[in-house]
Amino acid sequence: MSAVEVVPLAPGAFHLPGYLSPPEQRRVAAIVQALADGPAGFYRPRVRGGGFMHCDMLCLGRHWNARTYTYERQRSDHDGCPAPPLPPELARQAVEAAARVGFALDPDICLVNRYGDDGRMGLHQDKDEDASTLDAGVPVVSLSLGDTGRFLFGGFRRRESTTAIDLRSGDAFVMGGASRLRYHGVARILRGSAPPDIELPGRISLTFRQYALEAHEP
Ligand SMILES: O=C(O)CCC(=O)C(=O)O
Repeated sequence: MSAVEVVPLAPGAFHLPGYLSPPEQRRVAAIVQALADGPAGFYRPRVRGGGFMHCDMLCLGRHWNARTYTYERQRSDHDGCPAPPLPPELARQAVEAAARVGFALDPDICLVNRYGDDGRMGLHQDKDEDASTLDAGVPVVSLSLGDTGRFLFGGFRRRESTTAIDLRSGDAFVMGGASRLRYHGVARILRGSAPPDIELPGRISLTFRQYALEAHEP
């Protein structure tokens, strides 16, 4: 394995700057572009209060319903299309990033977020997976592509203070163990900061999750 920079932020939380090499970033970007051009591409989710999220989404493996905060096989809050399968090549990147910091992950979900210049995501916890995964601290792994996102890493209550971390194209972020349920969000996108050879507009994040420890239907 090649050397990878690992920045520990809290027990179970790690920033891996430059985790994906430029060719790997281009390969992941090409896979995302092909999915975006497929029958179930990006869309702008509407949340349960009726407003729209500030990013587009494309869920792989299982669909995350923004109205019910549950996972399902079909995009019932959008167009009814089945969630496209999670490509093994993407899953492998997440498995390897998790392993770098000592976690086992068998991802069956990836939420791909696409942020434009005014994109953001409010502070939230990732807690819609099965209790078996949450209790075991199975990590969420994110990969970033394109423009830099100012990521907010918080505590266990929304009002706790946050640390801002710039996630650049190619960075990985792992949040598991004692940090699995920390609040986090995206404050802003640093427009025009993407490497020139990433052809996707804005910022893309891919967050990989494992729904349950055992095989499980939603
Ligand atoms: O875009 C990011 O880096 C964070 C995404 C996120 O928090 C989520 O999908 O739950």
